[in-house]
Amino acid sequence: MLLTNAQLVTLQNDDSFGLIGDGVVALEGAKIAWAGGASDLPDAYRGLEIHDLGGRLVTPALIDCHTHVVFGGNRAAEFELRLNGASYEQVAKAGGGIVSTVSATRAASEDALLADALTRVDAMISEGVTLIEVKSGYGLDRETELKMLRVARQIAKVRPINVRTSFLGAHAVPAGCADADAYIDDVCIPTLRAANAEGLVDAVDGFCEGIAFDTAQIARVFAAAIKLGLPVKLHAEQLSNIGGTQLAAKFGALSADHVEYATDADASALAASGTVAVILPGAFYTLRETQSPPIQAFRDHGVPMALATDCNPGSSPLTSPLLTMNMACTLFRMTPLEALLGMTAHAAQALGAQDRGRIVAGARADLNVWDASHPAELSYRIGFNPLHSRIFKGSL
Ligand code: DI6
Ligand code: FE
Repeated sequence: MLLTNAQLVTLQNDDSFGLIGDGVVALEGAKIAWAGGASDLPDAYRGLEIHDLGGRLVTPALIDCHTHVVFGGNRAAEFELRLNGASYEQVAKAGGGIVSTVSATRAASEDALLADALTRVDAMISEGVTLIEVKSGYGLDRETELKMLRVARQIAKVRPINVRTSFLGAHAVPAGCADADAYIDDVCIPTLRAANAEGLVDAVDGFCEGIAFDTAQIARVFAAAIKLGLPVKLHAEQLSNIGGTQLAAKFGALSADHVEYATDADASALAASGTVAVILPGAFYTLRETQSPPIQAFRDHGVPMALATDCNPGSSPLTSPLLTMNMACTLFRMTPLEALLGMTAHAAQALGAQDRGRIVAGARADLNVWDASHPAELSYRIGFNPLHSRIFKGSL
């Protein structure tokens, strides 16, 4: 297939949108065979079936590299209680908080979890997402963690989207468990091994925070992951700085996520380890945080920044990658180029999927066609979806 009469946003490198005015993309199977200006099209591709895109904008498809889309129930009632003045204690007494999501997730069948997750995934697909990461972490016991990961795998069987799973057993200490160390050693790590034995784990994540696990506990989970040959990533420095970013760098993590409280030294460590900083404005917005991530330090040290929805029922009930891009620009002063790279090439890097996210020969043919004339429009408009069509693995 030959896509013609397109305005290409190639993102061939990180310095510019890589715009090509009268552009053509030749697709062969699931891959991009050639991309460039119409006048340079090699003869070999001239015979392919032509799809005239009417001058529309073409970008790499979007990638959401940090989501918790599989969970039971929702927390709208808790949201309402809080806005009516209830304290955290009252919310907890009314059965709210992460504990309520764990109970609802344990109680739900695989079919029910899948049906719920698909409502969120479909919203993402409608904005041009072709690859999502999905975490466990609302089970906190062996049976439910594995159930969540099976549902995550199922998503890619019933929708035209790719899924990368992350084991997040170290998300919270389950209710009724007094000893976080015992949970890590006796439940979390054995569950990781069981999930990996079933082929359910692509990476291992943790929540390194005062209200969750410290660096010593996460280090034990990471050591177990490395032994299994699995890459690691971390929720780090979201609400405070307790050394999670440095730990992620030390383990050569794919990404350090949130990083609002990261320092210049943390940025330098991420640069040295080739770790992506994943920026999550949805949680910052929902929690009405005031500490912004050190975007300029990431720029200065050359740390690639990805951008994701963090879709979860508590701190970021967000399913729109386009709104996420707008938030990153308005709240954190990221540029529209950084926002688009964050949802494409840099998100791919955060998942170890460098075969996609840019319009270059040899890359996966996952592309979006937009009713837009300049890529900055994708970040600029609010509550607007200009997606015209989505190409997944070379098919419209
Ligand atoms: N970071 C967060 O903000 C949450 N989890 C995480 O790792 C919140 C999860 C929840 O409240 O359900
Ligand atoms: Fe998260």
